[in-house]
Amino acid sequence: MAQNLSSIDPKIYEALKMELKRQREGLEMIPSENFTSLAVMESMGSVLTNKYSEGYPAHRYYGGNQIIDIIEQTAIDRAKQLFGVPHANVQALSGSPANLAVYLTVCKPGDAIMGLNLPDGGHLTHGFKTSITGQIFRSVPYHVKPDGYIDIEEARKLAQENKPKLIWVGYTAYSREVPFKEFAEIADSVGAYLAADISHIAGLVVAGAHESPRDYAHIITTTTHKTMRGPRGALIMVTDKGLKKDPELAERINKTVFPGMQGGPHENVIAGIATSLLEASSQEFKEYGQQIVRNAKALASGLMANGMKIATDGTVNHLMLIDLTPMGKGKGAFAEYALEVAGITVNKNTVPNEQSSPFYPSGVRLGTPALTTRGMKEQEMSLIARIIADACNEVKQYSLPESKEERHAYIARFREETAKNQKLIALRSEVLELCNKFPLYPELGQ
Ligand code: DSN
Repeated sequence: MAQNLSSIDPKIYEALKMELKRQREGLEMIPSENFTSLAVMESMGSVLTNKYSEGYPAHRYYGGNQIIDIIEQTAIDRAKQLFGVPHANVQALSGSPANLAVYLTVCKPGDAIMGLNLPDGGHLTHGFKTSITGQIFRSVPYHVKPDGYIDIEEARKLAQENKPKLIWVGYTAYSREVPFKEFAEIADSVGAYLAADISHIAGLVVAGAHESPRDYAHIITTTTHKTMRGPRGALIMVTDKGLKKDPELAERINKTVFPGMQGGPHENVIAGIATSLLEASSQEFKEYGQQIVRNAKALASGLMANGMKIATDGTVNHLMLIDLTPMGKGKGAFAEYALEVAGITVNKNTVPNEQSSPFYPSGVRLGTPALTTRGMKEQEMSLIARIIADACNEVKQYSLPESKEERHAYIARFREETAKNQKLIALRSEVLELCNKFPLYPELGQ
């Protein structure tokens, strides 16, 4: 067998090198992205990818799983220990299948379910209309108030009126504490299951930088690759409260995942999850989680000091939303591209009281998990805040034409002009200089 990717598949090899360069030379500020350790990548890029292991430890449908059982059981035990829960399934391929497994365990098609509306900071799989979860269940979304905070009174009223089977709590674009306690009261008052999707904040929960949903939710789901800094995968956990409500819940969730939804688990990824859970149990990781929040607070303050509006006027977690509405509605995509030219990756996002649409929203979402992994601290955040504000100001004169026919040509011209913008190109040099001070994966060489 030939050994090297470079000789077998130069095209993919070169693309990998280019992606490493892109990650090294830019500021990764999409709050759901991170840089996993080389140890995690070693687990993922291993012989484990060769093995079929349908079933669960000690109950497999294929031979030769003695070693795989050790690996999967280690991941399960570490997840249970770290999150303080009696059951963990580590096989869901990612966050969306994990959430679907929860629905298919506790709901029937047509049942009412509740989650935060996607444009208000929720997630597609919490019942949005374009997701299968908003189509096969009767989705009753709750919202944020004009001040950007969750409207708990509305949620309470909707739950009383609609008697949902399942309520989701946990968000993708919400910069305040997740109100687990309040939603537990709402769910309990109508006999609903409460599922906490902590994909965004799991690393903060582990670090003690955000409250845990363990005592409030029946089920906890999380992806493993965001603030947890592991490989792309997911955990589905059942709490003591969940087992009290339904002693069979853990077994039922396992059966939904396999054989209900999935076939062979990706044991190479599960090994990576195990390794990342070990890393996350260290004191160093606790410090990392706390620093993510300190950095986010410093960044939000810096942005506001540079004249930017931040939804809810700040953050207590890893992310924030820049609300560009004062410059005009629908500016998110323009800012996203200007920042990309300046070497900063963010994503356009809706904001509270959105005046435009999810495709042309009025804000950008950004966060600090990946920058914190690189070792950046408050001092760097204040520099980055100034660069972001300058970049956004460079494109404030652009606005989306009302006429849909004119948009394509307008955006093409905007991109052409922005790619050549000298101020943005100068900001990119500043970004590169900063990145070079915080080398990423130096062990991988050039
Ligand atoms: N794509 C994730 C995020 O960026 O928040 C949610 O699935």
